[in-house]
Amino acid sequence: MLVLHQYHLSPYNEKLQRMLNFKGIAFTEQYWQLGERKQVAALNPIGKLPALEHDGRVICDSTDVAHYLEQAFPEPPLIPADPALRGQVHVLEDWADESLYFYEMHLRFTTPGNRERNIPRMVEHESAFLRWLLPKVVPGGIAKITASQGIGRKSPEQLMIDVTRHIEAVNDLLSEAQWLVGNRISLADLAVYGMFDALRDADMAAAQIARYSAVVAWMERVEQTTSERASPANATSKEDDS
Ligand SMILES: N[C@@H](CCC(=O)N[C@@H](CS)C(=O)NCC(=O)O)C(=O)O
Repeated sequence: MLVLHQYHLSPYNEKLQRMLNFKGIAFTEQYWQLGERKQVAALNPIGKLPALEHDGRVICDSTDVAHYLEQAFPEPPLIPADPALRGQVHVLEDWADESLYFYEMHLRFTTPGNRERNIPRMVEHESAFLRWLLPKVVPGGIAKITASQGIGRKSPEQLMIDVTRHIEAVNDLLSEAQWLVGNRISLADLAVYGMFDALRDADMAAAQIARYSAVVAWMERVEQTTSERASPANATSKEDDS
């Protein structure tokens, strides 16, 4: 059995859950609390999730997990065999993971209105003490990360210019295509979808996404193509965790 270890509200969860669904692989989900960092460090010394447990092995980092899954469960493929397409998938996946991630994190958890709605969702499974403490410290902690990364130092207006440009770029890629790379769904779609879905938790980004019809239609297409497959283990675990 495969176990997907996750933190609540992580955009990387969507990427891997949908990959597992698309490949028809049964899995259970284990959600960890932010107060369980020691136990998470035992799984992944870097302390980050998601991580995948399979046959006694733990694979960390969503990109490594995706490549592991593709090798262990090649059908149906999500990473193209064609080198030019494979290169495009990697570049888009890395853009999602290493650039879009900071925009969605900053907008969801540090900006007024959005942080008040999203932080309680992030901490709802923590102890009573952490449910009290984390809303006071998480926005500042995330703002520090995004300030050192650069995005957090931009004005709200400049941030939204960036985000809109990113959404428009995806809309352009989809202007004559159903999927981001080639003519079938790939890991690039799942990685970018995960970040756009998280961006929809921030009001101003959600409003921008709604303006781009090719993006809206593509997000629905990704959802339909990678929706949950019937799997008793999965269903039980989802109920337990939500
Ligand atoms: N590059 C990693 C990033 C994973 C990541 O940043 N996960 C966040 C949750 S969204 C995390 O575990 N944060 C806890 C920490 O940094 O200690 C991946 O693709 O899996």
